[in-house]
Amino acid sequence: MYERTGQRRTEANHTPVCKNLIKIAVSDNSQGTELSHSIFSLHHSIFQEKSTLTMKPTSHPSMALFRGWDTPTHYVWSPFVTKVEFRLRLSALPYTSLVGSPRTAPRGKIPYLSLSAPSSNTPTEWLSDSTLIFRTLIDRGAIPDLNATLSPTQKAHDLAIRALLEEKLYFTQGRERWVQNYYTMRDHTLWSIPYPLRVVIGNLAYRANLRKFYDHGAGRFSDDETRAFVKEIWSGVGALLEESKRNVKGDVCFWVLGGKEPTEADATVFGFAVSTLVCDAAPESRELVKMEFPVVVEYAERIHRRWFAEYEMW
Ligand SMILES: N[C@@H](CCC(=O)N[C@@H](CS)C(=O)NCC(=O)O)C(=O)O
Repeated sequence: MYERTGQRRTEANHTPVCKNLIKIAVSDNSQGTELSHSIFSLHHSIFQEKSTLTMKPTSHPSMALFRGWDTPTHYVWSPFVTKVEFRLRLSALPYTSLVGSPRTAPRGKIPYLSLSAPSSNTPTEWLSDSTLIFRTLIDRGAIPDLNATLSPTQKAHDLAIRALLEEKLYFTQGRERWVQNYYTMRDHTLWSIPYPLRVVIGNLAYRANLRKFYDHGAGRFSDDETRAFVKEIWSGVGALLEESKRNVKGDVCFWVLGGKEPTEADATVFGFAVSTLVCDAAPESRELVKMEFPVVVEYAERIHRRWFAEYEMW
């Protein structure tokens, strides 16, 4: 079920961060029937060895990422899942993609990660919340702190971009998904629940989301006001990306803070850009980004080509 041909990297060639991770959690990540697909998800440019490896069930990577959907080699609709995937790939950390669900998640939300001990089928640790996942992995030396060399002002800008998307756009766009395109969202999000029950659970989720948007504040605006907020946010992100793109030559990646390397905010921007481009339950946002902020699409496409080449594009 989870055989996959990929390019192999030997232990000797692991980067120090990989070695560190392997030290903290070398494992066999068997998850019984939940193991839907295996992605030894390091980008091909990182695994530049000539030999190829057919991954056998006995050679699972040590880290499993629970993405919420059983859609191998497709981006999922959650911006936070893609945020984590990009960050792991950027740091050359192998992981297995599993399905999981908010119902079994440590904090009731996807994404979450499990780490397993050597020669054990049982995860020894669960990590959840994209930001806290990164913080833990950084603290353990498994991934580098992308913001380590930023000035305090740059760090504040990076944080502000993440907060804008994760704490404002998420809820503002969430209304488009859960209210204006409820049935599309319900059927995609509750895909694992059989139909009659899905109607009931969908109704509960709908009401819970209305309450959540209202409490957050995003649910107190008219459609036009909401639309204007969404546009303002993408316009701000688009302006940053335009400026950054002007400073690179050719087809290379450019980054939201305009530096030569990505910062933490890029994982968030990429996650939200992709989520907007692939989500059928937010067609207006997708159209807006495609038509009015093509630089966002280009930004995502360049990252996609370099780190997610085996994934289907939007
Ligand atoms: N702060 C969390 C947010 C994750 C999140 O909101 N996940 C959504 C999917 S995009 C979820 O699982 N929602 C299910 C729920 O709230 O019941 C993170 O950064 O990981």
